[in-house]
Amino acid sequence: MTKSELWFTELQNENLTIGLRINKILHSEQTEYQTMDVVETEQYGTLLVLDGCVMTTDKDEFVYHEMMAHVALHTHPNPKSVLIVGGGDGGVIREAIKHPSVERAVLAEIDGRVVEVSKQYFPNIASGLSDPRVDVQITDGIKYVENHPGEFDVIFIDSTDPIGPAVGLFAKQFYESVSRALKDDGLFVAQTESPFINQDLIQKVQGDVRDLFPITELYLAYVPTYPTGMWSFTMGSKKYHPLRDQQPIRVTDTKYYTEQVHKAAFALPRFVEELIQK
Ligand code: SPD
Repeated sequence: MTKSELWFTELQNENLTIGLRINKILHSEQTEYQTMDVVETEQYGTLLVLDGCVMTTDKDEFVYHEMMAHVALHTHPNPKSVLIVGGGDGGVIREAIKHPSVERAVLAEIDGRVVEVSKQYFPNIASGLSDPRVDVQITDGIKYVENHPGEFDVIFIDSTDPIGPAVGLFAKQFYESVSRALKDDGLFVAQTESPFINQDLIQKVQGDVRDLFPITELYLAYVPTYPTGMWSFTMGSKKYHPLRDQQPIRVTDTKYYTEQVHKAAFALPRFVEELIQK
């Protein structure tokens, strides 16, 4: 059978694109906040695209979702109450509720259409959204965080790229609210893009988080469909350190995260160390 000649191309920066052959366009719409497309790709299965940027694919989603959720949840000794800001596809929540200590997982997603479309086209990723511990709030995550002081053990900022509705999720003012929304021993993790092409953003976030949290660390994972593949996460923590306080493994049905990968993720290449030099 001849292959389709339809290609999805993400302009990752002005000099770099990623291209994926498309078998079928499954869904396209303009929501109140962004453009949203779901396409079936030959290489990575079903792909979710927001404002032209890859958000997740069926085949490599586990890397990002596991590494966002399990590093933090194996740092806090007893996480009970967690908040995911953004993350409307449900991937981080699916991983978070694998932790038996988690009693309550709130998803604060501004765009209800992302949740609905993910349930329809990504049933595996969205599978946690119907769990009784999960509370889905279609609301502005920034306001939600401001209005819930002292409630959470762990907060995840699973934002889109720093354009459109996500810009405020990379602001120092927002990290201040995150700090207030955490309990006295709470911690947060935010996705902070690629060390190869987003150095300014990573340095800014590191500086802001260091001003607010006694423990600030960066770690890496490898997501093939994200720009450059090398992806960073920034952790700010009031008390627990991800290496000194690493908890014994609690969740084993993972494909990427292991006890050793947790440790290794904090071993940074020299250019990344230099980028975030304290
Ligand atoms: N450029 C990719 C950045 C995407 C970060 N968020 C993805 C959402 C997946 N739950």
